[in-house]
Amino acid sequence: MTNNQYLLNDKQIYEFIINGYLILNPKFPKHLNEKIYQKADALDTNPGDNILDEIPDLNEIWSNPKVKGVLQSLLGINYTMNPHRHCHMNEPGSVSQTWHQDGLNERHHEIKTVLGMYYPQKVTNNMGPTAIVPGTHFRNAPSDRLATYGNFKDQVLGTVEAGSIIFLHYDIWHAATSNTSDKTRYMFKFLFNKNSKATSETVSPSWNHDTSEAIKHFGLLLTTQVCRSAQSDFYKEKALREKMWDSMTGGIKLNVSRDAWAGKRRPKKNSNMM
Ligand SMILES: O=C(O)CCC(=O)C(=O)O
Ligand SMILES: [Fe+2]
Repeated sequence: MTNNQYLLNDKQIYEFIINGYLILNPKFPKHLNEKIYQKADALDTNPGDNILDEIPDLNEIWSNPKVKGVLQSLLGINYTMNPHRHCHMNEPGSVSQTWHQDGLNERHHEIKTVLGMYYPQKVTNNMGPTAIVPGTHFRNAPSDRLATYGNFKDQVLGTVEAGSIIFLHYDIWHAATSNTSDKTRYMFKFLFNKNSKATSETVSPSWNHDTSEAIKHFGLLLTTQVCRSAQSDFYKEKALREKMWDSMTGGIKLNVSRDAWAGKRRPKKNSNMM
């Protein structure tokens, strides 16, 4: 069972819907992060999907109540761990990856799969952090074009403390960056799936949902502009955010105005004017 105290709240769900990622530092014991780092460093080959056999301590990461709380909030109580997982070894002297989505560019507006990227060591700017473009889980780009793009305005570098996890929507644009330090950067990527039996009829909020809180912060979905996107993209994004919210709540309608202009104060009238 997941402890309710570790579930996300409505505002945090909105933030994930808007940005397509969130960073958590569950504060694992220092020796756990160090043990995992050392075991990864001692590997002769990359075991691919068999990484849990080589480093069973990773089970402690994904069974931590705070980690489960995030996954349950995003994917529902019956989420499952996917058999595909990978230890990403970013070696000193590496070059940046090209931008890509791990997802299949399926054009939907749900959270079907979440990536959990766990970093056992602190990752600084020069150690090849994962770069992310916020909000791009709603952008469909042909993969071959996406791979030719350079830097994006407002891209984010996942520079994190040891033991942090970045949770990402499966479709978000991201890439490993070059490691110009003298230390290997390890990142363990695990995939988590929503239970495929969950339908829009059976789904309901799997986080700490509270209607009055949800109403209070709903404006975030309508007004937050990530990466200074173009107006038409922003309109499209707003509509898709609402669809994502509907797919996660089973269509809970909040009694809020979707008119961003309603209630805007007019400039004060000059009473001396004729
Ligand atoms: O190593 C990283 O930071 C990201 C790796 C990645 O996204 C991938 O190989 O799919
Ligand atoms: Fe990737």
